[in-house]
Amino acid sequence: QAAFRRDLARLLELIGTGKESLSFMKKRIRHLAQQWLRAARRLEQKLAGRQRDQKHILIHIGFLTEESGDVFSPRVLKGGPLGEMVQWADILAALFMLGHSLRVTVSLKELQRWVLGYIEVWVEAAGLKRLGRLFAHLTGLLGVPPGRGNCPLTSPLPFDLIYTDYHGLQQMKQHMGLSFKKYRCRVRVIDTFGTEPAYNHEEYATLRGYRTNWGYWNLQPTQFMTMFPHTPDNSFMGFVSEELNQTERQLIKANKVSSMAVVYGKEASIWKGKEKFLAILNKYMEIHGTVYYETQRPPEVPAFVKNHGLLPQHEFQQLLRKAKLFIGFGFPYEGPAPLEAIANGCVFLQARFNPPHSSLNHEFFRGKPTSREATVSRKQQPFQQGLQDPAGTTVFQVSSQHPYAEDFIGKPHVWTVDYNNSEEFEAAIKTIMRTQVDPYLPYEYTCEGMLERIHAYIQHQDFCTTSSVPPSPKTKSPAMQSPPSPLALSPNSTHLVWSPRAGWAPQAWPPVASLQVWVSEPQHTCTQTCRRRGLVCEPTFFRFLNKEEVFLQLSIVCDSTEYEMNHLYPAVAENVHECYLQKEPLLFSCAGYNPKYRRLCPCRDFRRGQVALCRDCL
Ligand code: U2F
Repeated sequence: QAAFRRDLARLLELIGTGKESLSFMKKRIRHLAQQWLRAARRLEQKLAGRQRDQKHILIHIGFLTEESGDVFSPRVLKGGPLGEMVQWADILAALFMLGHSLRVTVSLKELQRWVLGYIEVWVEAAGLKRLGRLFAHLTGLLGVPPGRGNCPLTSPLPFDLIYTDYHGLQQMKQHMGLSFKKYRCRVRVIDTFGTEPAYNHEEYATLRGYRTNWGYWNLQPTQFMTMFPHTPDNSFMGFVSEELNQTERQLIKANKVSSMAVVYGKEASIWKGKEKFLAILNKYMEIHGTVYYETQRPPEVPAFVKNHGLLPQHEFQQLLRKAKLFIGFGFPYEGPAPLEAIANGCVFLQARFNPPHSSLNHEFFRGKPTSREATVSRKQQPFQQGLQDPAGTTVFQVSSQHPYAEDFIGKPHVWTVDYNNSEEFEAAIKTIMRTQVDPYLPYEYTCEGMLERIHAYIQHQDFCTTSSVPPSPKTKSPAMQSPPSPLALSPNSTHLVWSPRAGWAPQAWPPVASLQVWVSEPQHTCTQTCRRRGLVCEPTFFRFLNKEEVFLQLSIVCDSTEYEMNHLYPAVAENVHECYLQKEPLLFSCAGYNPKYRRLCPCRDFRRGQVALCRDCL
């Protein structure tokens, strides 16, 4: 049984020392400690003594290892990216507060120390008993803890879960030998921008040209965990932002300076070529920056800007508390800072990208295992504020510097405008200065929200037992037709719902009662299709609708039905009455569309402010 922790001191020891990145993470954890404790108490009450298993968890932060180059640590104090460190600090804090037993590694040597046991298992599997015994001896000498070093040949992996990143995954593959395959179901990959199914499946990605720099791992797509809810195909991990109490909120509102703007960008290069916008902004507001510099003001930052230099995180928050406007110039993409600004009562102003940026058209995303494709149509209203979105949206595309802020928060907190149109830009600034805005933080980015989500994942996501993995149909076979479809037509005949009359309910998470099957428009992804109904696409439900009779139930005429590998299936090519089912469960995907097909889409409800969880998911 896992018990909620009452302080974070032991975690700080576990993290170790010797790198600027680790110091940054520890400082952050210390600063947010009270907030984590309060949130843990609230979640504890909410869960009311529910059984929670304590897991043994290895956290291997691959990008901070010397072996992967560790380009981040030396830049922590020089304006380099901090988003990833923010996220890892919060993951560590959340896992620890939930009461799990943690081991943290940031070097290959430490990783080897903790994975040596499986190399031995592998040696044994290869029939090399004598070598295995030698290994046992060596691990003893190297100080592998008793119980593993002494009798390692049959020792199973001592971790229920491993949180790592793409670098760590590669290192584990290299050093765990054959046992990597056996244990990869325990891995969770922290993957900032996400990995879509078409890029994850090695054979398919190779055949279809879904090229990536990060490899094809054939993991269950929900094993990848993202920084923002980019695609429902992956699990949304997130991070947290500072929360304010009532007194702080009042104080902030009273002390806001309506003519003060902070520019988003701690690296001078972000300011390059932005003179025109800065000049317009300077007509109305006092401009502040937090751009790193060594001795002199960087030439990219005009003299009229008050540059504070790179600030420690909590001082940056203080600056945001006074400012009215936080303004983005297009980079960095999808970082934590806009959420912090909005949480501190700023309005975030950013540029619309038309066309949206993606791995297909933009250098930064090139080689990343995601296309973020969707059809563009006019946005109506943000996702969480209005459930119905009849026009469809550009959601999940990089249609601005911060699509989450645009889609999930929106006005009055977020303004996304065409920066090529100076009048629109100037008008936005003037209106923002006049608008009163309360500090706002979506629940999923509070400590409680993050604890709740990770708790649910840990207790329910299981990629190791076979029953949790969908069956793998290789051909169209009668066996696939049974048991019969547990779905029934909705009362208004627009979609299918789970039928209680089916008499069986699988051990599924999310629970199947939340499933609705909708047929997409030809130009829509399943992500969009669900969203238009105020729902989210739930890829784990694809297995329930990948059946011939589901077409029949939806009155879709199929002259032929084939099982094929295609990330858009199940789907129908309507004009020729050809129906297709998915042959490879790893390719079930909410992302992707082709005007030739209408897709069958599994949708579910979600908790307000916590899109990762359905209403009955806790
Ligand atoms: C993102 O990384 P960044 O580090 O560039 O993201 P930001 O949104 O700029 O902020 C990261 C943190 O930096 C902090 C601030 C944020 O939590 O509180 N900070 C600070 O400590 N001092 C200052 O003076 C200013 C900000 C993203 F997160 C990554 O995933 C991407 O790789 C990267 C590139 O798109 O952008």
